[in-house]
Amino acid sequence: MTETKFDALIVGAGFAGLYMLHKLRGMGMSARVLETGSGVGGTWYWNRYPGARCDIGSLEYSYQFSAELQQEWHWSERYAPQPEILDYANHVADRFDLRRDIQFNTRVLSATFNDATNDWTLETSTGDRLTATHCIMATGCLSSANTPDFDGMDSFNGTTYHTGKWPHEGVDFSGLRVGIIGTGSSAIQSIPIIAEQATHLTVFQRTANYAVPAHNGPMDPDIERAIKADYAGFRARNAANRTGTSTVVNMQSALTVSEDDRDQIYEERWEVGGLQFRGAFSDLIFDLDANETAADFVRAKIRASVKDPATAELLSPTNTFGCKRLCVDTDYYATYNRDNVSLVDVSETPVDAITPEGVTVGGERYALDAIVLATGFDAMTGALAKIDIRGAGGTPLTDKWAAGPRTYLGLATAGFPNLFTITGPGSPSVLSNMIPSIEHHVEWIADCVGYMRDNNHATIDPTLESEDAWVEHVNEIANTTLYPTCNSWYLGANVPGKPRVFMPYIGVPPYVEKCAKVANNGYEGFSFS
Ligand code: FAD
Ligand code: N01
Repeated sequence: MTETKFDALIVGAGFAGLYMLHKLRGMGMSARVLETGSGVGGTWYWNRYPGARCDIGSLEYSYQFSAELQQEWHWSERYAPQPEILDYANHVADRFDLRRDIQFNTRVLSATFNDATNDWTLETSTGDRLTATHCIMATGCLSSANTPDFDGMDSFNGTTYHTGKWPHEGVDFSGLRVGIIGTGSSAIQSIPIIAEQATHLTVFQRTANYAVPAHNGPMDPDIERAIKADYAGFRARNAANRTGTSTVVNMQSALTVSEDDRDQIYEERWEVGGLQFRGAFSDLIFDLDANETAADFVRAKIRASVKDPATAELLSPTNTFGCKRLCVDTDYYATYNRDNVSLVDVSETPVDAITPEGVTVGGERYALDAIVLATGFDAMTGALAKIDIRGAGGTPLTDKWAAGPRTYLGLATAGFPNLFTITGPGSPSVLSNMIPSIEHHVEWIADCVGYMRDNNHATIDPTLESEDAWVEHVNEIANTTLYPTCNSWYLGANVPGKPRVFMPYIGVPPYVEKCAKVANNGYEGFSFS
């Protein structure tokens, strides 16, 4: 590839980068995608741990921009496993002939805005220097692995894995003593499968999590047929819900129904499985007393499932229900009934160190052959912070965001002209079905770039006033809920030293409406040059 000047450079070849490329090409623009990995798929390229799958039904966790694609693609299960989602991403790349504009094995190291020429220069790990009018960060919200800095990490004689950087050839844990650190979604999906292989599995838990059963299984042909008969209607109904998913919230309060009715509603949602449980009552994420009823229900399920009362107690979450991302499981709690699984509480006494032999906690040694770090991600800002991004006047993005990310609509940040973030902080992103949210951002950015072309604008930049007002609004909404009340990654609380700022925007429909209003009013809140 010799061309070095483009209309747009896109960083990342996950679902966001793929669609962005397709969209810009369709507008006759030149674009190139730069991707660290050797293939497309982003999340689904990196997270190959056992049991990895989506927890939003596949018929909705998929693109809708092509009616043919969504009609023709067949998902084999209610929640597709990682290999199938990766196949889908590859299919999309081939079907829309995207690969010829994607440069793999290329990490973007820096992105610098040139004040004199109003464009961006990106430098890469392969020694390339590429320039474009627009720089579009499709770097992912959950793509920068969080690896705690345990003492002695490198001294371990066995092998250490991170769920977010899993070896492509897979891992066979047969005959091994395995330790897993973390009990978030990735751990909850992988623990039951690792337990079946390992001689012994030791789970190191800092915070117990709420998990509801997936009730996964083969795709029901009747459901598939019904949705495909009116896919547009299905998508439109989902888009009208707060999370942009098919979870319909029961508008009753958990506190105004009788205990029997409440339990029945919880039981019905539990039987349906998956994230539907979150919508059992309208006030679960707003009112602590209502929330406690859901928490009690799940804790009772844990006690019924886990035979050893002490283990059941340890597995029972004490924080606000749904405040951390709700997990969706297959046989998670029952796995603790196996003789070869043990649970170690590291909430009060943290992991002291990794030693050549294993893990020590409070002086106690756990001999291991393999360690799995299911310790999550430096979410929403981590991938951006790893790139040396400099805006107008050479200001580093990390300086501007030192006290937490500041954006207008999660799409742009003042002082960084022509830089867009797909599902950036301040947008619904991780509190929504992410593929439709990605599509929404891609289409908004494409329209905006088209508007600039048509109106001869060289740059677009949000005003500080509109950004400040948006950040305040994001926080205002978050503070009406219980979300900010626990140590979640939504707040950056999982990464030592990260500023605690609630990052996603709550509520898909008002957000989409606001973005449309901004565009329809000539991109109000932005300035052009
Ligand atoms: P990603 O898929 O993260 O892709 C970003 C890409 O950018 C990566 O390939 C990365 O290598 C690349 N990149 C980053 N920095 C650089 C750089 N400096 N240079 C070059 N390339 C770079 N969401 C849901 O809505 N439903 C689900 O069920 C769901 N399940 C999930 C399961 C797991 C295990 C995880 C981790 C996340 C899940 N998510 C889910 C969230 C998921 O991240 C999004 O749904 C979606 O896949 C994000 O796509 P993306 O393209 O925005 O980012
Ligand atoms: O990461 P997490 P994840 N010592 O941050 C613990 C999506 N996803 O990869 O809670 C000991 O949730 C940490 O403990 P604590 C989904 O959005 C979806 O599991 O911070 N423990 C926690 O238990 C999800 O939310 C699916 O106290 C330490 C765990 O590690 C997001 O990705 C599947 C520690 C990390 O949990 C991230 O999920 C997978 C330390 N020093 C992922 N540091 C689906 O099912 C961290 N922990 C669709």
